[in-house]
Formats: sequence, structure tokens, C-alpha cells
Amino acid sequence: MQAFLEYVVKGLVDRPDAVTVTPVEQGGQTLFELRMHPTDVGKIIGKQGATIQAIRSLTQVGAAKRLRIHNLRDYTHDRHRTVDDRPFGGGPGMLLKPEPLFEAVEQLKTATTRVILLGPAGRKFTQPVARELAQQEHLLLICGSYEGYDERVRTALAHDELSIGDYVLTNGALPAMVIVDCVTRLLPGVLGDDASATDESFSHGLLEYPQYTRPAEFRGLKVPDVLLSGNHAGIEKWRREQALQRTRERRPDLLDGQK
Ligand code: 21W
Repeated sequence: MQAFLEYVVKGLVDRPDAVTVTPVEQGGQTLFELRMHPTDVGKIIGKQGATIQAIRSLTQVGAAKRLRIHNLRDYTHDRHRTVDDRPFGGGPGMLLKPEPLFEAVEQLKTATTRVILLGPAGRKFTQPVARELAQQEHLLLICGSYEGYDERVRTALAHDELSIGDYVLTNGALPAMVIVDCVTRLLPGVLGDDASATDESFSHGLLEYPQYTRPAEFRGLKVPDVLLSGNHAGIEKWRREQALQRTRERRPDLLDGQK
């Protein structure tokens, strides 16, 4: 939770170096004291829109204690707190041992928990998957920092295995944060109606059309005339065409995939 708050807040301010997050125990609850550069405080509190909504989403995630981080080593029983071991049959690297993982999941899960393994061999995490996860009461994300999992973790412990994309990371920590960010913004009340609206446009399966703001001409680069015309039907049509063209060029997979 602390790392997550720090990560998101640092992304919002002009002086990320000055951001600190300190847990404060208070009446059995953990509050997080957030410190940042004075000029950033003004900006975050004063600004409507994305920033303030991101903060609201954070405070709600925090207030509801919706996020907890667990250390696998706390579920070991040997003096070295061993969580990994060499693969049978040989080969490079280490595997996460089944015993601590099973013990951790069995202790942490409830009747409604969905257990998700994070790994590059998983099913691709996409917006529809995020929507599906947002419906769940309780998610338990397992992220390994090793070469892999004992196969029995896959077959007998996890409900699902997810990857965030086709590139190799060092471990599952960033994928876990990506999934938490993507799913929590879909939770009711976390981002108002915005999330569902933006989300909606994503599910139409087209990339965004080009957008411009003032000035109408910048360093000789002009905003397309139609956008300045006030012709709303014309603007609609142009945007649809642009979105289609852009999608055809950059992401043809989105077009043959859906509808
Ligand atoms: C990277 C784990 C490569 C395993 C047999 C022997 C979680 C991830 C991860 C990592 C390997 C995600 C091998 C996108 C990611 C993650 C660490 C494979 C090769 N097999 N989404 N040697 N990309 N990555 N080991 O890397 O844990 S979700």
C-alpha cells in the first residue's frame, strides 16, 4: 500500500523527490501520512479533474483497506525462510516452492477470493479482463521474482494466470501495480462516472481520434479546419474517420478482433 501510494503520488507532482509516505497506526487502522513539496500540495488540492480524482481514488482504496501486501517469507518455517528451490530434472534458475505459497493463500483467502498468478506465460491482461476482475469481491495476486512456479501452484492453487504483455520484466511487482491501478479505477465511487465513460470508448474498439487545443496555429502547424468550423456533424464524421484510419494503420488487430 505504501509503495503503491508513493508510486502514484510521485507520478502526479512536479517534485517527486519531495514525496514521502509514512504509515501511521491509529486505532487499529493504518493511515498514510503524505508529505510533498508545498507547491505540489496547492496544485493537487486546487486542481479539478484527473489529479483530484486520482487522489480521491487513492484515499478510498486506503480508507477501505482494499490493498494489502504480504511477504511470502512470512509463511515459511525454516530458519532461512526459504521460498525457492532448484527444479527437478535440472536447468537454470530457481522455482518458488509450493509449501509457503499454498500456506499463504490458504490463510489469506476467503470464500470469495480469486487467486491470480502473475507470469509471462499467463493469459493477456486486457480491459475486458480488468472489468471482470473489478466484479470480484477479493483478489489475491501472486507475484514471483524467480524463474517460475512449481506447476502445482498453477494447477491446484491459482484460478488464473495473467501476463500484462509480451515483454520480459524482472518480476511480477510492476504487473501487480498495473493490475491494481487498472482495476481500482473501475470500482464504484473510485473515479465517479469518468471511468465507465472512458472505458466505454475503449470498448468500442477504436483508437482515439486526433485532438487539438489552442492555439489554432503553432509553429506553422495548423489545426484541421473542420474542428474550427463549428459544424458538429462534420466534426463527428471527421473524428470517426480519423479514429478508423488510425486504428487500421496502427492496430488492425482491433478491427478484425471485434464486431
Ligand atoms: C520473466 C518470470 C521471465 C519468468 C524456464 C527457464 C509477471 C511478467 C511477469 C519473469 C520468466 C508479466 C525460463 C509481462 C513479465 C514476471 C518475471 C521466464 C524463463 N523458463 N507480464 N527459464 N511480463 N516476470 N523464465 O515478465 O513475473 S506478469
